Amino acid sequence: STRQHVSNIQVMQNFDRSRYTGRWYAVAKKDPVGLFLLDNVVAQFSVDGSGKMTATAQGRVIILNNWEMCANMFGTFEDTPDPAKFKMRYWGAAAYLQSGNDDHWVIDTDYDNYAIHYSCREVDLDGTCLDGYSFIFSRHPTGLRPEDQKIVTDKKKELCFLGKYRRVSHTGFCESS
Ligand code: AZE
Repeated sequence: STRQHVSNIQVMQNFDRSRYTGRWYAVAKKDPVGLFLLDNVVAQFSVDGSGKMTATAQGRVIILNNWEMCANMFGTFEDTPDPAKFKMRYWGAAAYLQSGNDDHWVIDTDYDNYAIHYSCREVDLDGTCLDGYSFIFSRHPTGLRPEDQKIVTDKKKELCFLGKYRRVSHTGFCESS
């Protein structure tokens, strides 16, 4: 199969940010190059009175040569002409955590069970993604329902990330903080 042009990737039609609010548990992720959230990743999306979307995220990280901690992260979203495509500015509660400005695309969601997120950080000269990451989210801490698994597998293929995802375990590491 040929590689997907980032500009051809289909995103969620008529994305409704208010239905997307609340808690999402990461069940799988495709990592970018470099430091990243390891596991125990939970995101919480909100929409404020003026309609702006914000989020918090937690996850286990290892920084500074073996210091394991729970990263408390914040994100604010800038709208684009496509309602499912955002620019996300993000930063950590502590300055030694990561900060940046990434694409944040919602590829597909039924709002009540699963969501597929995608972010390409670097587009190659041929228009394909050189460095990106993706999360599969579930509303259920126990994981995806069997009926949502086929939908998610098909979308992973479309993103050309099939086989590149790892399961995200939830061990309670971030629950005390
Ligand atoms: C995301 C959900 C919405 C809010 C945020 C998210 C991303 C967070 C990171 C965090 C990286 C932290 C590191 C620390 C050492 C998409 C999960 C903020 C990318 C690497």
